[in-house]
Amino acid sequence: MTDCLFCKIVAKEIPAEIVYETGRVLAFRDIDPKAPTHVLVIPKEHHADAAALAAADDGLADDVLKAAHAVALQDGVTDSGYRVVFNTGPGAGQTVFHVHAHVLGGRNLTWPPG
Ligand code: IU
Repeated sequence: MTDCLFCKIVAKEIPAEIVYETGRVLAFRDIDPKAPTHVLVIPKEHHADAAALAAADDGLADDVLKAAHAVALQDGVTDSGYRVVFNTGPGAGQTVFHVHAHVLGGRNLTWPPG
C-alpha cells in the first residue's frame, strides 16, 4: 500500500530500528516506547488489522506470533514475562492500520490495561 507508513518501513523507505526479520515478517522498536522492550511485529504483506490477518489463513498470523516470541527471547524478557497485544480497531486504540503486534516487557505490567 503506497500510503501506509509500515509498508514504507518494510520497503526501507522510512528508517526504523529493525530487530528481527524473516521473509514474511519484520520487527522494529516502537518510536514511542511504553516499556523497556516495546517492539512492533508486522507481516510484510499489508493487512489492516488482526481480523484481516486471521482471515488471510495462510499461516501468516502464526509467523507473527512466532516472531513476537523470538523478539521477547532476543530481548531477554521471557523469564520476567511479557505481553503481546493487537490493538484492533480505533475503539481499542489502533492508530496505524497495518496490523502489528506490540511486544511489551522489561517492567512490571499491570492488568487490566487502560
Ligand atoms: P497502535 O496499536 O496502532 O496504537 O500502535 C501504533 C504504534 O506505532 C504506536 O505505539 C506508535 O508509537 C508506533 N509508531 C512507530 O513506531 N513509528 C511511527 O512512525 C509511528 C507510530 I506514526
